[in-house]
Amino acid sequence: MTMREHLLAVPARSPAQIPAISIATDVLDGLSRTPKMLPPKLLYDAQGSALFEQITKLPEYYPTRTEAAILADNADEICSRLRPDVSVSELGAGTATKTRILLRSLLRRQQSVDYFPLDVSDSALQLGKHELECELTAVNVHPQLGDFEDLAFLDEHLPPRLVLYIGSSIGNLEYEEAISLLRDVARHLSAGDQLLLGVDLVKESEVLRAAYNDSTGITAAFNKNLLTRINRELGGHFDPDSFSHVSVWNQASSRIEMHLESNWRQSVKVDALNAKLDFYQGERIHTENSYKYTVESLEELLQRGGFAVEQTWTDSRGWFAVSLGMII
Ligand code: AVJ
Repeated sequence: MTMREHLLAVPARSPAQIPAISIATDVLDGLSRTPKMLPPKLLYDAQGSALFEQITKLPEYYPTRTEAAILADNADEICSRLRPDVSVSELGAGTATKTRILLRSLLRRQQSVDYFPLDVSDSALQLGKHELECELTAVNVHPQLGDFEDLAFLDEHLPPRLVLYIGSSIGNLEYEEAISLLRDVARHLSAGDQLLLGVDLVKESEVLRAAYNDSTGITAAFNKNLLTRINRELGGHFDPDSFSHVSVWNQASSRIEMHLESNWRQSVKVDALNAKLDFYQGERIHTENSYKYTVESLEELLQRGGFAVEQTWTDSRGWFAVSLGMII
């Protein structure tokens, strides 16, 4: 096992040291609704984060490598638009692989960088810190375990600040939710602070569909891991194979949807919730939306979120976009 595999396979700290952020409320809430749903942030426990890492390397899954190419091709230009001695924070940092491209370039302009990655996955944060500190010793990593409700850490690092929100994670949010999240971020920043926002763009439906329904079934495993996670953490009795991975391109809403569809009528007990959940044949649990933007809708989002658009970069196929905004 490589260090990378090891760190992704096991939680970096024993559960006893981490205040258990229980998924019980989210699960009970989501599965009591009609239609049933589960919030996408629950996809990222240690197993889910490891599966997502595998997704990013799939031939069908173009977003990660396309965004990495945009960052690599434009890192110097992006960094030339930043003020001297910025500190960097990142929302949904994961293992921060793409971030290293920017940090490398930034370190040619300043001696050291304070880097504050926020993520719901402790295993991903620990792996990212390890890999970053090995490669770039001038980066001081300050991991923040939490979700986007926990933005107070942005106050702790001093301006000038750059906030990274790349990887199209914002695509999980409804448009109005995305605006209000950007406004929350803006509230923690001051004039001159900047945000680099990366989103996946609308494109031919075949390309989109293949990216969320890969031929090796990794995306299906990633989706079904939600059920395994409920079994592990809440004493659930789901048989993951009694559900099918379904992904749909919803053109009218400009989003990919992921669902778990019950293959037959069944009842599933979840011990910790004291609940018995009924599913009819074909009933779906909506597990994720992945909104796709256009350059125009991305720039409008930034503006409505409280940022003045400075510049937008895309790849030659126009598949992904990265936009820099500033608080004025
Ligand atoms: C991490 C939210 C950007 O929407 O493409 C990948 C998650 N879901 N395959 C995405 C995901 C299925 C991913 N984001």
